Amino acid sequence: MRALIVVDVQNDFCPGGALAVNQGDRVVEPINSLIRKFEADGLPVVFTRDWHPVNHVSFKQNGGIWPTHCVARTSGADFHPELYFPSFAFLVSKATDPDLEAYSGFQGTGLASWLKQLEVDEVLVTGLATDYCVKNTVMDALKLGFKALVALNAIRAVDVNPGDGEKAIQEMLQNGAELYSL
Ligand code: VGL
Ligand code: ZN
Repeated sequence: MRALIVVDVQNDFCPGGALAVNQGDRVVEPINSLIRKFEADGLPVVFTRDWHPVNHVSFKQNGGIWPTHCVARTSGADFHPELYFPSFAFLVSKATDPDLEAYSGFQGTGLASWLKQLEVDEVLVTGLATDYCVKNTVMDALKLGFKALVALNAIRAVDVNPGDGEKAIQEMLQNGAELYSL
């Protein structure tokens, strides 16, 4: 069985946000149509969210590399207002420990066992950002024995260095991920 994973489509990763991804909001439309398709097919949908404490290690003020972003219970951490969040969806909060960075939705969340209980063996990964949380979620899925699909029109990269997003896509494909065309 296939599940949809929607990674970190949060205000802080969209234009105007604290860690804005170029065209980050463009993923919302294709993701919403995937959510409706999975809903119609009775298939599971998982939303991950970056959900940091204010003293998180990844923030510049605490020695990390990122501006303060996605602080739990702030509007920057809310999902994009147009993202469709169906009531049956499974919500995963990650990187909640002040001392640990967690780019992957599988890291410290129990997501793998939840998916395995549902007999999910294949995940379609979408969202933000291609070169961080999408990539790490896909790589963990593969390591955990899931087949992983990536929808190119439903992801966008931070591109701290130009080309990071492209490199991340190549890396995912080299490790066994496959492309999904909507
Ligand atoms: C992310 C940088 C820092 C992501 C999260 O969701 O890709 N990137 N925290
Ligand atoms: Zn973060």
